[in-house]
Amino acid sequence: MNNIKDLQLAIEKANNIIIFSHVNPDGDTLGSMIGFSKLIEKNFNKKSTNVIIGKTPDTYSFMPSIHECISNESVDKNIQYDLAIAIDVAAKDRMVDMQDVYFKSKVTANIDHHITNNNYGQINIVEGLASSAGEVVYSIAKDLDWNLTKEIAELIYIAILTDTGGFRFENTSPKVFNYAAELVTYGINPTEIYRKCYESKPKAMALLNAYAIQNAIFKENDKIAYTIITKEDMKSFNAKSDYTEGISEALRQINTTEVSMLLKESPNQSTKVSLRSKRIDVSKIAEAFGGGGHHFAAGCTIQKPPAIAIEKLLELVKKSLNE
Ligand SMILES: [Mn+2]
Repeated sequence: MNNIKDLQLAIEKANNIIIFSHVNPDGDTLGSMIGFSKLIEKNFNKKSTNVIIGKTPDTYSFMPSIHECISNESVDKNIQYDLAIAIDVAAKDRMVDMQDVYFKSKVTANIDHHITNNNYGQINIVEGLASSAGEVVYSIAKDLDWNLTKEIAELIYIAILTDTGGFRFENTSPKVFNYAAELVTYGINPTEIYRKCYESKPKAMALLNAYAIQNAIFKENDKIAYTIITKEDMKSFNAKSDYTEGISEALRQINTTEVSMLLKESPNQSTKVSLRSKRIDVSKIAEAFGGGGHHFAAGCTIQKPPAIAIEKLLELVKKSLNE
């Protein structure tokens, strides 16, 4: 099973459907997941269970219908679903404790846009060149002639907007602009959505961002820029886990930066890393540590404290820069 007709058929047949985001959810996984769930509701008259893995970020609490989603902690693990769909989930372990529920479902679908996705579902709709899972979801809806509502258009627009960094990243293709234009015709307001996505930062988030940049370390003639955020820092800024979003991008904005990294001290002496680049393929570096992502934006978790993790990372980054 590998195409969108199989997906359509699976939705038609299913009596219960569950949809998963990825852990540490972002605008793309949330907008695509809720948007897809609303597409199922509108076109098949079926409700799905939408599961946010990890905490709902404050910054996205404005999203339409986000309150209808449940947390992975509230999922009854004994239920076997007819159809389980993972959206924007690059690798199965990004579903954390929901992997069992996903894989014991009668049909598993995987809708994604990460090149590193290894097609872990039965139905795989993975477009490695798409800007966002939102773009893939919208392509599916168009191909199958599904109807949209203004709400669905807004959710998909948010997914595309946020994963292209506000239509700025390399993945902003002509298709992205065409899709955005079509979505706007449903009556959504791009200015209002922009403000909600980019001009609604909590004060603590802006201050943590500034602190992280202030403490950045530069290597290799400033080609590498990185910063470390400890658990202590998170506490002293009273920061929620998603408040570190955007820091790695901010370091990439410096003219000399080729690769930027944010290392975040995480539980059990581990380090969560987010890599950004202008030229080299950082998804390969993330993959070397069991992570993944895209050419210019990737992430991984290293089972070592930041001071040790950075040494291992610098080794690989320097090597890639010199290739
Ligand atoms: Mn995405």
